[in-house]
Amino acid sequence: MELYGYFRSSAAFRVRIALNLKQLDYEQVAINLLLDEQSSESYRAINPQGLVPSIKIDDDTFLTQSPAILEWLDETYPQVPLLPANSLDKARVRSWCFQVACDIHPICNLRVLKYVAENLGAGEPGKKEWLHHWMGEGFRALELQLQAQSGGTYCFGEQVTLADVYLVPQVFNGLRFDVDMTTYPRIMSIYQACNELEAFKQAQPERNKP
Ligand SMILES: N[C@@H](CCC(=O)N[C@@H](CS)C(=O)NCC(=O)O)C(=O)O
Repeated sequence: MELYGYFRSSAAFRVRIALNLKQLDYEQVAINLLLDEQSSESYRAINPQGLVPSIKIDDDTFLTQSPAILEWLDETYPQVPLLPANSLDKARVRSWCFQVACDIHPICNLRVLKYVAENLGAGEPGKKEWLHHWMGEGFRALELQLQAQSGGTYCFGEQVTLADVYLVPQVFNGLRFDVDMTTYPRIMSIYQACNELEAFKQAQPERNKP
């Protein structure tokens, strides 16, 4: 498999974690977001949205959208399952994942931040305020859900699930943009526990610079 991504892309980071957890071999193709390579004609032929990641799974098949890629990986390589077996538990894990993937990440990604800063005239300070506001809203809700549960090493007990796969890159982003994460103690304890696992360590942006 070939993963087209960028080392700091949190959506690509999710896929790297899942590939590592499942111990799958893959190569990486760097699409430099700072050089706008995601908008090139050649990359848009793979992913018409001009977003990373995309994954090449055989000679003529590409998948896009990290949630779809993660679900495909989990169904195709079920030996290390990332979703619980029970459908209610599965829905709970997905609900968590979608809070990150649908409600936090998309309004804090590069193109949106650029639009807020440049097209809407908010500049760097406005961009930072936007990001802190929306990440804060998202993390607060996630922390409340964790606090209401009985605890556990990971988001849903003692098994790593897709919930952790979505959480860790989002926390990385928060830290990168100076969001005060000390107000989310359960989130941070899970973040630290995940980062002790080899699959998460190997997926970290610093280890995946081109
Ligand atoms: N929902 C998509 C989101 C992908 C996405 O937003 N990727 C970001 C990097 S994390 C990107 O390619 N940004 C480029 C840009 O904003 O121009 C997924 O999960 O794959």
